[in-house]
Amino acid sequence: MKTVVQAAFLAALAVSSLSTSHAQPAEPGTTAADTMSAGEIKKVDKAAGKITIKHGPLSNIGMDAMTMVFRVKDPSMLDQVKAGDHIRFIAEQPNGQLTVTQMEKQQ
Ligand SMILES: [Cu+2]
Repeated sequence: MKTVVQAAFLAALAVSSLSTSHAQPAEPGTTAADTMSAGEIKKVDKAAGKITIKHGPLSNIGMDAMTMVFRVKDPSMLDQVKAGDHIRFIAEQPNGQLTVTQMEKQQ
């Protein structure tokens, strides 16, 4: 009986030390850059307010890598980029229409 109690005690000790050793410090604040996806501009259509991007996986909307046309949140975003540029961006689907809401040009 003594060994059973000891085993239970040791098991409890192991669990508590495991949980403390796995405790993580608070996240130091996630930035937009952490959630951005990589892409390459294939075409900019300022007249239509659309942009064609060859993009990597978009985890926030569950999309695999592909080349496709997006709308842009703000038409002025199209003035910052041209075909061939590499970008990091965030695409969202506010009204069922895929829209680039943030975009950063990469060097
Ligand atoms: Cu896509």
